[in-house]
Amino acid sequence: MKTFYTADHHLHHSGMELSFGRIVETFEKPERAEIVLRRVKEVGLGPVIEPAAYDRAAIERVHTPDYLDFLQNVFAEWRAAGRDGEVWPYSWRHRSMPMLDAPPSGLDARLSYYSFDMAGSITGTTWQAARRAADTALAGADAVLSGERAAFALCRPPGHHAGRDFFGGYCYLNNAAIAAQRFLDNGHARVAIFDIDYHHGNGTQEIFYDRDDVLLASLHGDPDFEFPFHLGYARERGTGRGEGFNLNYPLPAGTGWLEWQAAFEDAHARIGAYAPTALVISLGVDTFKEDPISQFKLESEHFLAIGRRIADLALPTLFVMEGGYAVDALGVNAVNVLQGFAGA
Ligand code: SP5
Ligand code: ZN
Repeated sequence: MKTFYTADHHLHHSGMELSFGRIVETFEKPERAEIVLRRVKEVGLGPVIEPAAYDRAAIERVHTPDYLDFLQNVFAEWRAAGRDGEVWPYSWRHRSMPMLDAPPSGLDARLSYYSFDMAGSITGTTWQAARRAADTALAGADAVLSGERAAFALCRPPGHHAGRDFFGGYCYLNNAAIAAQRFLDNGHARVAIFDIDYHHGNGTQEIFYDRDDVLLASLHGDPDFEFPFHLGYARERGTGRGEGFNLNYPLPAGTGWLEWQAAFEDAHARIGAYAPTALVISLGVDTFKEDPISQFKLESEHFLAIGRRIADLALPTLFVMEGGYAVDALGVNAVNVLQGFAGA
C-alpha cells in the first residue's frame, strides 16, 4: 500500500493546550506523524510518496472561500494588531446572544465565528501545514482513483472536527471530507466515510448532513461525557435528502473490544447495504487503551482485526489519519489497521 506523507506537517505545532485546568504540552504534536511514518517503513508497508500541491479549488469543494481566506490571513492580522504569540480564539457566542449569519468585522469576534473551541492555535504556518495535509488526502484519493486498491494518507494536522467554515479539535481542513468529495467529483456516485476515531466526527457530519451521496458512520465516545460534547448522538440521522445517511454510534466510557466490535459490525453492515463505490476511513487510533486523552480499551491486536474487516467490504479504500495520542504505540496501532487490510 502506498503511503502519502510530507514533512510539511511540521509547519503546524500549537505547542500547548488547556487540559483539565492546566496548560500542558499539546497532545497533537509533530512527533505523532513521525512515529507512524517510522512504523510504515519498519514493516515495509510500501512506497512513501510526497503529495503534489493541489489547487485551492479542490478544497473549496468542501470549505467556504471566506473561511479559507480567514485561515490564510488571520495570523498576519493578529501580528498587525500588535499581538505576539499564536492566534487563539477565546470567547464564543452564548445562547443568549443572537447567532450571526455573516462574519463579523472584529478580529476576536471573527475568530470565534470560525471556530468552536480552543484545542489548537493558528500559528504563522498552520495554513501551509493544513493545505499540505489536504494535499496528502487528495493525492491518496487520486492514487485510488487511478486503480490502487487502497492508499494511506498520513495527514497531520487531522481533519474530522473541521466543518465547512470552522476549525476545532486540532483540525483546520477536513481531509477525509475533501477526499470523499474528490471521489464524487471523479465518477463515484456514492461514497461512505467510516469514522473510527475515538471522537465524534462533528465536522464531517456537518459537511454532509443534508446529502445522500455520502454515508457517514461514526463510532465514538458518547457526547454525554466526551468531546466534542454537543454532537454525536444517535438521534442525529441527517436532514432532508440526507436523512438516514448519518449514523452515530455513541459508546460509554470504558468501552472494550467486544462492545466496540458490536457497534463496528452494525456500521459495517449498513455501509455494505448502502453499496458505495469508494470508502474513506477516518483512521483515529485514540480508541487504544493507553491513549492519554481517551477512555476506550482497544488493544494493539484489535487494530489488525479492524483492518481485516474493512477489507471485507471489498471497496477502493482511502485511509486518512486522524487522532491517536499514545505516541509510543501510535505507529504499531495505525499500521496494524493497514497491515490487517493488506493481508486480508
Ligand atoms: C482529531 C482528534 O482526535 N481530536 C481530538 C480533540 C480533543 N481535544 C480535547 C481533549 C481534551 C482532553 N483533555 C483530557 C486530558 C487528559 N489528561
Ligand atoms: Zn480523536
